[in-house]
Amino acid sequence: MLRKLTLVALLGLGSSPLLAAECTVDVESTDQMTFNTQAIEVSKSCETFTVNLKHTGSLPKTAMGHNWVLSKTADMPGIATDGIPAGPDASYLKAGDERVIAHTDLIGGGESTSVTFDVNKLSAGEDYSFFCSFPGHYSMMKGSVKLVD
Ligand code: CU1
Repeated sequence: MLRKLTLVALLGLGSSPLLAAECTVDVESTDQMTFNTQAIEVSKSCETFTVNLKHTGSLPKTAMGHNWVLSKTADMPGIATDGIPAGPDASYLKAGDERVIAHTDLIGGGESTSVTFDVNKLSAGEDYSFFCSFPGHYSMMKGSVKLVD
């Protein structure tokens, strides 16, 4: 009986590396209005995907705030423009904007935040982008997001 339980436990451990797709990514943002990554690939094998956003600078969020917003690439300019009047407390995103697939809060220097979203919100072959919706930032602070096998 004891031996059987041990065997089951070992098999359980042995199978876990097969499921170890990377379902998380660390993204850094700076006082120079940059992200340290330009492309993020999301594996279809992930149920959820987590983005950990860090602001490595020191400027406050009212001057150099950053967030991480995911949308279809075609929706990016509209989301950014419509988010400007929302202000920093609303992370420069219009309330209830359905074009936004996922987003973090707006953070300032030295701060970190994260967001987790359902991968089934992404379709293969669709063109997605991530960007910062702080006014004027998305022209530099953006990159591609792709659903991959
Ligand atoms: Cu930004």
